[in-house]
Amino acid sequence: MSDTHTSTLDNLSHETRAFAPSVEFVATAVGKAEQYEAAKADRLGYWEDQARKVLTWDTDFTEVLDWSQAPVAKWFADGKVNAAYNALDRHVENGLGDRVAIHFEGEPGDTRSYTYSQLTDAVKQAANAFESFGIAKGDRVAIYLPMIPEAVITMLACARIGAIHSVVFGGFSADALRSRVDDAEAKLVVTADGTWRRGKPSSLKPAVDEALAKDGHTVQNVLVVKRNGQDVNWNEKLDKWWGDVVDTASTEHTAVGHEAEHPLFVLYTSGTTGKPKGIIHTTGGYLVQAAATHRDTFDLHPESDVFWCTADIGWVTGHTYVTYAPLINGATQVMYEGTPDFPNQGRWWEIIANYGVTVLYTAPTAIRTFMKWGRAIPDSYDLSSLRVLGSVGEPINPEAWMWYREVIGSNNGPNGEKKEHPTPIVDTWWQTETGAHMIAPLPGVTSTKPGSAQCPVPGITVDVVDDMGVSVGNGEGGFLVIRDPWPGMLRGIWGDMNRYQETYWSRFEGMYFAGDGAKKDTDGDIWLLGRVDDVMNVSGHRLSTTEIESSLVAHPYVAEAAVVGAKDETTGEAVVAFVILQVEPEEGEDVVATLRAHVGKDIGPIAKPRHILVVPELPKTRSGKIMRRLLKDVAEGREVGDATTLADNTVMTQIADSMHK
Ligand code: 6R9
Repeated sequence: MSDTHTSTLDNLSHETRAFAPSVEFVATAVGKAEQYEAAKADRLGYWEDQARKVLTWDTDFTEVLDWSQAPVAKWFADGKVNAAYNALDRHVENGLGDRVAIHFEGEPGDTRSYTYSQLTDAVKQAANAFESFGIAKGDRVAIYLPMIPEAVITMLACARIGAIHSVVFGGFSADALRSRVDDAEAKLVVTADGTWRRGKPSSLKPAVDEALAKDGHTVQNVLVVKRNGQDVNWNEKLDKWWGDVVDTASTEHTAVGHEAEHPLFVLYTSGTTGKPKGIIHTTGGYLVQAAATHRDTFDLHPESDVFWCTADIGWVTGHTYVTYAPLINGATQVMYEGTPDFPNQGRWWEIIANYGVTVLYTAPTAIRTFMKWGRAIPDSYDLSSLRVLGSVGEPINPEAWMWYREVIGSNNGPNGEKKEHPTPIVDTWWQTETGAHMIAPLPGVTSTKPGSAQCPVPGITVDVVDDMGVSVGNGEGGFLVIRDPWPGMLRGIWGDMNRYQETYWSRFEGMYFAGDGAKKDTDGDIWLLGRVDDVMNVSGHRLSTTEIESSLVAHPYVAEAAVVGAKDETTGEAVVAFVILQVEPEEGEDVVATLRAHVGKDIGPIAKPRHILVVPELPKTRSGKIMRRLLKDVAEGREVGDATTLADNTVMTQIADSMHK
């Protein structure tokens, strides 16, 4: 384990608080202690039950798991199921057509609600429109949309007809979009003119235009939602307005069952190398785990809860806990387009009060931002409707966890009243690759601990192992692994199955290596300690050091670059780059600004380094490996650690000197 992980481990060892669920909560809790027992006694039997409980199958399955082609799993393989039918039509057939599926709130304050029957009609129209473009089962559709209902509608319309969606986060650049469109050979791109950010229009369509400007792509149609009304360039050959083709399409569309192992989506995520990986998820197993965990982790009572997951659909959290699980479970959810500070820093709390949100699922970076803004803001709203609070995306530090509990989870109205029992907090560990929650407390069972995701969800087996793959004892740290295949697991990397095997299954024999450090406390509960590889976590978003380094060295000014994630109070980590220049910049040119803009254009604004330090040398070992650990010390303003393995031991002094110039 690296030095940083050992020190985090020491800090966390002092955290001993635990909060048992209240008697009232336990009495009505959906997730039960017996589930752990049942799953332990018969893991496959447990998932078989869940599969029939949460989904309606067109064709029932006879085999739960086929692991004969390990590490590629097949779950419920001879079953057939339609994701959109399960998310929509069946609820309408069951008399829930008038229940609100989505309360949408636009950033400018416009609102729209879709009942289950309205959403079903909208998805059927989109499915018909996509089919009219010639999109068929197995074709790929790239989605480059803001957080508006059409994003969910598009994803579900793809799922309905068996097309594979690939959502590209709207904050990614034209280049990033193009490389994903090319990798998946997408036939259709669904986008919008633009969206709103802090009261100003923010465009999307120009990035699509730029992405497709060069020939050689596979796109035949670009479907454009009118959202912010900005002017757009129109390509007569490709572009169609959503309003012209979807809103006018028929609301009749019959869903057929797709094989459980039919791919549902590809989602690109950063790995340890420069090239993002297209993570493949299939239909049956993914939906089963998504729906079961959504029900149990959040104690979902679909008839009365109002669920709000604040994640963008560009990330896996938005896939699983915005588009799929809440709708499969027949819940009512809130979807918000904009930022938390527009028109003021109380926007989220106002949304919660207005819609009576009962379950809030967000990221530690957001919580730490709210802490910075001060408790007076949430204190002035009525948050009494909240009953479960979730966290995801990065380790949540105990201070943020306690603030979440005391300020948000105890709020019982704007008069400073406190709830007798603060809401439980569920810290959920999982990854794009795992598809759904893997480690999380059950709010009606587990005594929760500030800063710990604690225990695997029922039916999942995780472990912490040492360097040799041997399970560590309680009180010890090591690497997080998953021992048994699970329904929501990735089925591979798009176009590169060898990389799948190498990345996840080669570090430890027969175990899935997650890339995270973890420790078991004296009770055996799991505490996540952050990545142990070259993946950074900025505001809960995964960024690869290598990817940003490649972008920097692609700029003509840069000879060499090293990127590290430096600890940051709000965003968890911040990108810090060290670069060696190969040309003298023009007189008066701000190289740092130029390079930041370059990375922003290449990958997207979130990848822009917070700091870029121009240095004369980089610290390397004799084998030429950059010692990022030392650069991290510099970036975090610490005394530089052990540098004895450096090929040139004057390098760190040179770097220090160059910084003081
Ligand atoms: C869902 C999601 C996955 C990486 C993962 C880990 C970090 C996520 C966490 C957490 C500690 C939690 N991570 N949840 N670390 N505690 N509750 O975030 O997926 O974008 O693929 O990121 O995020 O490092 O390996 P993804």
